[in-house]
Amino acid sequence: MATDKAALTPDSEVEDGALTPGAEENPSLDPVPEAEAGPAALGVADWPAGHRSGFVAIVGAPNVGKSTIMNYFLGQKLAIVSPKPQTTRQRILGILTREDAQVLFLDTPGLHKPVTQLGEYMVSAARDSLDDADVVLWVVDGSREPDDADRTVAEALASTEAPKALILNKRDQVPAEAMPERQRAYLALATAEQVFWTAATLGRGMEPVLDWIIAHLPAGPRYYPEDQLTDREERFLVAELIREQALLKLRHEVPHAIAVTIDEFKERQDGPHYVAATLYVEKESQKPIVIGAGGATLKAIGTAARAEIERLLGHPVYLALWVKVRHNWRRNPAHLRALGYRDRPER
Ligand SMILES: Nc1nc2c(ncn2[C@@H]2O[C@H](COP(=O)(O)OP(=O)(O)O)[C@@H](O)[C@H]2O)c(=O)[nH]1
Ligand SMILES: [Mg+2]
Repeated sequence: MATDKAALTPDSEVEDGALTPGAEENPSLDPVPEAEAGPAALGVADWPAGHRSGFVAIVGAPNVGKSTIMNYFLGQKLAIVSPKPQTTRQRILGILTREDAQVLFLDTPGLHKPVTQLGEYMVSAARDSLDDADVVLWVVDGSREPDDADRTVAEALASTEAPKALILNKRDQVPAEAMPERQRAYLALATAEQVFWTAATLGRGMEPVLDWIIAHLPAGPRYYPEDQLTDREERFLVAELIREQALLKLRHEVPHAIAVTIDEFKERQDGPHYVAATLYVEKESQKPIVIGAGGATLKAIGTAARAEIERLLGHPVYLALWVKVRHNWRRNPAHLRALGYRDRPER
């Protein structure tokens, strides 16, 4: 299989064979040791008086602003965001730790009618999050009428007993006089204890949502250390940042055909971290599209992704990207697993 490479820091040297299997893992990414992770090990400091905690499932149709909302509350881009539907493929846990509460946000892929194995995986990840939720944020795009995707979501919501808030997002794109009728149209699909209008990209209307969430969380301890932002490995976040740039720079079907794996992740204190990643496409014909004339497209994806990765890691990065074909991977369970889409999302 042919491989194309775009090295983005031309003058950087990469040593070969220096990577021992154990060294491959990023030491700072180790999960919390068993003894510290379980509630049994929780001390008084982990459960201050009046402290609340629990899972908040963020569910809704594709492209309504679910990831933008979670990122806003976390104050950091944890979940990638793009104007394309189905940007989020896996459940992502985002941890917000405050004095009085620890909020465990579950950003989910949009609920939709799946047509591929990947689609089925995504929908089941969203449904599992609903089962686990203490509180549900049902997010809709308030700038448009409800559609079939919203009706699919509403059906799924019927099975959960957790308190629900309807979040009508993209308020910046709705004329004020259209708001009451729009709100009624969504509430005709499913019930909600509370309704909020937000503009997540502008941070408008967000604080009351957070207050409502915390008021509806059960009493509970701080499950995660206060400086932990997610349960995902840095490698996963890096792969997502690369996929995000592919989504932004490619058009039509191609963005949805892309999966990204991190093949090497080598931290270096005396120089840039070395990251090697592969972009998988589904068909031979998609490869030249991702690479672009003279490698221009791949280079643009890499340059933008490298800037995002450097911001995440707080360290210079040398990013090498390859493009490979894995025929019809979205319809093949074995390929899906190999590309990190496991049968059930980890919890
Ligand atoms: N105008 C406007 N756009 C928004 C708002 N919130 C999100 N978006 C945009 O909607 C698109 C989808 O957002 P994303 O968070 O990826 O949606 P998700 O698929 O539901 O996670 C992106 O282009 C966002 O920038 C908002 O409040 N107003
Ligand atoms: Mg999303």
